[in-house]
Amino acid sequence: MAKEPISRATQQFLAGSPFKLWIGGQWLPAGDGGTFRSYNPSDGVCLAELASAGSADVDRAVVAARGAFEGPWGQAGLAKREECLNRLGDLITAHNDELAELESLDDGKPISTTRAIDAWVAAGLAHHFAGWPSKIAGYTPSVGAQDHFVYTRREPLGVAAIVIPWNYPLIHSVQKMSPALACGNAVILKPAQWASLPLIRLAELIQEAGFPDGTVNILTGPGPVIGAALAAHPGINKIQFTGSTTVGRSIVQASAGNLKRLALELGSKAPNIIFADADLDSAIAGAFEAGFGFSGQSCVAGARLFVQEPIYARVVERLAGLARAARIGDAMDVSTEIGPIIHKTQADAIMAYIEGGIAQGATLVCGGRRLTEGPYTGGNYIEPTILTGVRDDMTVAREEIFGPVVPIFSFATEDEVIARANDTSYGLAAGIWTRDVARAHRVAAAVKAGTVWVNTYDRFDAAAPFGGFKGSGYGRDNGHEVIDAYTEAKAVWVSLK
Ligand code: TAP
Repeated sequence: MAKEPISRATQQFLAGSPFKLWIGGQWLPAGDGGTFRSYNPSDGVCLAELASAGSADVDRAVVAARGAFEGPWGQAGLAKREECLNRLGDLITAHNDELAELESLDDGKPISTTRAIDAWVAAGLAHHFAGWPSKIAGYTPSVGAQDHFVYTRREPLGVAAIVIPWNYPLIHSVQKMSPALACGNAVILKPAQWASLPLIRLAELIQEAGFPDGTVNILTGPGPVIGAALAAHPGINKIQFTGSTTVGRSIVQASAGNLKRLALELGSKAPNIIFADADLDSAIAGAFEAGFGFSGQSCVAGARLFVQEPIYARVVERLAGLARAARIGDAMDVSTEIGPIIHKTQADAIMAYIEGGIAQGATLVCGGRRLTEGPYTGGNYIEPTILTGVRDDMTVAREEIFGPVVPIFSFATEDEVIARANDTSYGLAAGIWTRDVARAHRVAAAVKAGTVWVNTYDRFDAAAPFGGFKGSGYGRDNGHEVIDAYTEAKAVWVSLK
């Protein structure tokens, strides 16, 4: 393995540990002085110590955000919103490598990916939403009462709390924060404890971009304390939660007090379907990325691979060949394809799924081992794992594993695979691989999921809505849908008499 040395900029940043909370444009310790540590999942070494916010810090952040919303940010012109978001996008681009490095060190995503994708996509999101403030508009409905003129306005909600998971800290934070800010809201951001470091650096860039103090506040620390306090807080107008379905349910209950607006981006068990007429080279490469990209720790992971009977054996063999050959290693090694699992707890849970699947009768085709020795010492490495002989009612077929585990099922007909693909409580995403155009559109319409990819996988754009059906949540990121979701519609009636 050839690990990249940590750059000077990142070393300097890490030397700033212990890190504080960012509230009202100031770096403040947690009210009760609490801290927690962040560890590198590639080798288990402690990277930094961060402030652990409590409910009193949530109160402070709400006061700061409300002050910005009712003051300098709420009263800023549209040009100021556009300028700040554009500048943030420019700054993220300028610090691409540093942000990528921090993310790889903190969450274990391979550096080749974070350099090429994460910071670059985050910058693109800020730039995209920088274009929105001057395009947010109401309309003039044609009402029956001819002696009245009615127009609508789209107004910001106020203070939005954004709670994100650990798998895409940069992309998720910028994706969810930028439209909120474009609409004129103030934001409180709560990253996951396992992946907070990139957001501390992002906070410095937000400050440099010129947003007024308190427009964005960042609270690090435990979800059950901060996330729950944000969800219940009467001073918050909206919760945008991305994470597990279980926590999502608790947010719905906690938010009922002041009837907060809610957007929930939750779990998934995405079906990825390969028909016998597919371009097999693309389909197999796509299935590998869908199932094992970022070690399967993705909400849209192709976690149930359905392959039509005539090509089933060939696909299993070729996918297993790719999985066996994949380079597993330290996230800071440019040749690494499969990095570590984010945390030991998560790695334990994944191993329990693999062992449980085999105990329930699944066949282990490849992988299935935890790597702990030699270059893997101290890290949380699991081999890419393929299971066959999995019944649709087994736990590994039904529950989200969030790890590098792909069960492969065979199917005979289009109707059968549609029914089995939809036989899940989730509905976030799906993949279809076929050369038959009519079939592609039929199946895309029949699958109950918020995003369907045809002969491609894992594609996103700020212009295309993204979110779930069924237990995968409600509300949408991206597209014009997210602008509607961060504004209230007001109808103004004017008498013409
Ligand atoms: P969760 O455990 O649900 O954590 C998500 C966030 O919620 C973290 O910031 C967490 O904080 C916080 N949290 C934990 N308990 C909370 C509580 N009681 N009240 C409020 N907030 C709480 O999810 P995860 O393990 O980080 O992420 C994996 C899950 O996210 C998977 O189910 C995955 O499918 C889903 N996900 C969905 C999407 C979309 S777009 N649908 C995208 C990515 C991930 P701490 O971790 O700091 O405690």
